[in-house]
Amino acid sequence: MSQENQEKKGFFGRIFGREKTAVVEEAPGGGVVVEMIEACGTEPGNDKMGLAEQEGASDANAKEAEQDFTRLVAGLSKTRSGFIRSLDKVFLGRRELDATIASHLEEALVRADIGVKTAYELLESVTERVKRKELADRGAVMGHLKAVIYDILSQVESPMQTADGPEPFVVMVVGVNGSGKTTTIAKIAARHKTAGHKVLLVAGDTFRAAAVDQIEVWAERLGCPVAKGKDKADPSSVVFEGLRQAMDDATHLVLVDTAGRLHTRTPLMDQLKKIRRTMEKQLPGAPHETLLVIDASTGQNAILQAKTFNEALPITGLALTKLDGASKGGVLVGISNELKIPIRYVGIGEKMDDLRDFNARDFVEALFAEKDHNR
Ligand SMILES: Nc1nc2c(ncn2[C@@H]2O[C@H](COP(=O)(O)OP(=O)(O)OP(=O)(O)O)[C@@H](O)[C@H]2O)c(=O)[nH]1
Ligand SMILES: [Mg+2]
Repeated sequence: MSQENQEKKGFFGRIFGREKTAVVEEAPGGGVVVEMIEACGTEPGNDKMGLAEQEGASDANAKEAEQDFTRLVAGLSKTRSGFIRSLDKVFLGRRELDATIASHLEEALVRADIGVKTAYELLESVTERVKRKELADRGAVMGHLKAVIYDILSQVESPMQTADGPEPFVVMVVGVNGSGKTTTIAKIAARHKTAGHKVLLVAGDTFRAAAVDQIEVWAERLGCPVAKGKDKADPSSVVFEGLRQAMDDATHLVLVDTAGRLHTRTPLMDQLKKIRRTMEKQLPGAPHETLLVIDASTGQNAILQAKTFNEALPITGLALTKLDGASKGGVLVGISNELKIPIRYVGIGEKMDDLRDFNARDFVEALFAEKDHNR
């Protein structure tokens, strides 16, 4: 698989090539709309562009990356107003910073949904430097916070690598109810289908009949087969059969949907462990990725969710959804600092192309952007 191997073109530009495909308007069971999704340029002859065409293509890529960055800035605007602007208040009317900044900063950081532990680490790092007179004004403090947050996030920037990995590459997708698991599966499937990979969806959410319908509709629209069991079937048996089907059909990527569950419900967490053991039995090494999908609007509870799911499974990657409307995108910083789990994807909308590989630099730039952009 080659999608992940594409040269980095910035947060957004690297994800898609130029060819447009699939148009689907109505979302199954959710508000997702497949719009024009862009292919990865796997067409023969793409590498034979003339110089003028190449320049045109790189201009188009740059423009696309810029537009996408603007979308992220817009998506994070609520997060920014809760997080950065409350920090701004700390500096109102102050020409110089002194030791009293600590109490004001403390309040702003603790409210910022980054988690208490991370808030206090950032606070300590700022107040130490203020005492040593290394940070003299608002700009310096913001610059310092931005650098520290970038440092935290860059350590977990790690797109999902399926290229040259085992085949089938099996991804088990877990999370609390409504976090965006099925939608994220459909978005990942669309990217891989467009890149020419053989994808199988496994309807491991047997809890609700509607969940099977939802993934079936997606499978049909995306042109992927779907493995499903009888009504209320044991999810482990569905997954067992699904992996057999994937092996028989030389599938590249298997995306396993699971029912949403509260991390506090022990029997449901045990069921996930069982599904995982079943996969391992059927295909040693599987799942190759256990992706936890977190709704960015959850706030600090998301840190606890991540910890509990991680203790049960463990989690190998995170997808943070709904960053477009979230006022609590700062939670990504707390999760990253406390758990150091690779962040694979961010969801910035309901549309099929609203899934991005996580990029720490662009996230931080968007978070600290001085101006809002219009979408
Ligand atoms: N704005 C926005 N909405 C999203 C995003 N991702 C998912 N959604 C919406 O969130 C809702 C729930 O999505 P699902 O994919 O069904 O969530 P789920 O985790 O599978 O839900 P359960 O299976 O019930 O646990 C749907 O309306 C989606 O369209 C995103 O990145 N941004
Ligand atoms: Mg679902």
